[in-house]
Amino acid sequence: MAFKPLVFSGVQPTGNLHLGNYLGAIKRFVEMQATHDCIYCVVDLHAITVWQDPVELKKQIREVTAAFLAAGIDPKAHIVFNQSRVVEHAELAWVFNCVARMGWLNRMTQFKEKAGKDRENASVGLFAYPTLMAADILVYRATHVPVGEDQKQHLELARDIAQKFNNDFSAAIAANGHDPEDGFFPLPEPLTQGPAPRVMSLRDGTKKMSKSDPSDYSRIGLTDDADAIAQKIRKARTDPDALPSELEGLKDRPEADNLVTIYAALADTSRAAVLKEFGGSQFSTFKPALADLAVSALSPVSTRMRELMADTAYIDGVLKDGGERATAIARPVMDQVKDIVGFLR
Ligand code: AQP
Repeated sequence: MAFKPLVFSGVQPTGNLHLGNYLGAIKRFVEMQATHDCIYCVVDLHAITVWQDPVELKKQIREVTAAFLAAGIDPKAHIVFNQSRVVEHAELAWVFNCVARMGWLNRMTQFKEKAGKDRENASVGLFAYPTLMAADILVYRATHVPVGEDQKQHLELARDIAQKFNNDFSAAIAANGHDPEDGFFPLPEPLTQGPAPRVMSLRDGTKKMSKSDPSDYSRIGLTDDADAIAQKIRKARTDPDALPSELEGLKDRPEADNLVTIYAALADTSRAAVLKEFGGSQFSTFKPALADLAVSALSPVSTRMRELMADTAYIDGVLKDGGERATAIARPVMDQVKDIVGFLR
């Protein structure tokens, strides 16, 4: 195998970290540590593609770091850092801006959703977000990327960029001593089959749970206390029917499907097993059971997160150490990119 397996993923420090981020990404990050070398990044350069209050941003970077550590990521065995510390991300992103095509970026649904109707007023960074994401991954020549389903399209674009770079510079890649068959960059694999690749809003089962939803009742926050979790689940939108006993019975019932998916992911079981237990029950029975489960699964994480967030010196030390170790991998890759592209150094 040409490329050593390496996992890279990131979370934006944009506040309101929620159950979707946890089940779709962070819980999976923790599991991957047993089988892979992992690099987990707090992607602050991505965060500023939409306006961030500078004072809040610092807090939010520490909050995501605390969530990583509280969930069980080991920053000594693996690498945890914030993106802006490692300048090679931005450096490679520029090269990728010149490899990627406007037409490719124009197809990205996340840009369309986030820019909304006022595209003229969106930042250039928001449009170029996926080329920076490709650089994040490829500056480590990472092979595997655990993400929620919403990020799959960006991952496909990262593969297209890696492929085009390998093709455009194939002669230079060979001249610099790399096997032209392999190319210089691997084509990173998305790993979207986490415990719950798509957690939906508690207010609307057709929309994903999101940090930027104006309603706090749409999401379960990772720092919510037991009362807030129970109240949000109690108020979660549902339909009037009882839970079905078979999976087909969840078809066209997005809110019911979402709550069953959340239960299954938190209990480390399947949706079918949840329906076997709760089929025929009303939501008045299921919701309290889900609230108890959510509180018992999340409270160790949120308690530890709060403790860690109070110890900023420790968090900052983890990020500094991780940044140095990440740079030690990224710098030689970026130097080789410069040689391949034809820059003098
Ligand atoms: N609802 C979700 N279900 C499953 N996974 C999700 N992720 C996000 N929402 C869900 C996954 O969490 C990781 C980190 O996401 P991010 O913060 O980097 O970006 P995002 O996808 O834009 O997250 P949000 O929460 O939806 O933020 P806003 O509201 O700002 O857009 C990623 O792996 C993502 O797939």
